[in-house]
Amino acid sequence: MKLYADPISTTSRPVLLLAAESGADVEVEFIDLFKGAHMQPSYAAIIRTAACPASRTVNFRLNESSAILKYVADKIGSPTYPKDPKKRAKINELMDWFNTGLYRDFGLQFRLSADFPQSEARKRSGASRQPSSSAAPKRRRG
Ligand SMILES: N[C@@H](CCC(=O)N[C@@H](CS)C(=O)NCC(=O)O)C(=O)O
Repeated sequence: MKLYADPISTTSRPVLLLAAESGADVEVEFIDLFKGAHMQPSYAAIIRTAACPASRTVNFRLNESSAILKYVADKIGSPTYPKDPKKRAKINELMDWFNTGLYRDFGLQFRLSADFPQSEARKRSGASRQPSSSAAPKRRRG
């Protein structure tokens, strides 16, 4: 499988790590995001999202880091993605939270408000909570 990735990208890194750790048959092609390699027509022609990570085999293309991780892990029978439904469900739960809760809070609230404190986009996003109050579990007393 060919993997298009840039180690600077937080969504590429887990896929690169799984490939390196498991020894899966993955050929990595470096997509230099800072140089705009993902915006080149040659890349956009094969990867419709013009983002990375993305993967491709002869007859199968897959985007989304979470989907690629699960696919690779399933294909090689990685113990990091167990077959037991309950164990797998707990892993899916965490991965879903990363892709929704964490990235939403980190991207829309933490980064956006840090980089653009007066940003209208922040208001439009509906972000009103602090990341720590929404992301961290509430502690119980006693
Ligand atoms: N939800 C996607 C996000 C992919 C994504 O946005 N990757 C970023 C790097 S972290 C990217 O390629 N950005 C380029 C751009 O948006 O122009 C995933 O998990 O794979």
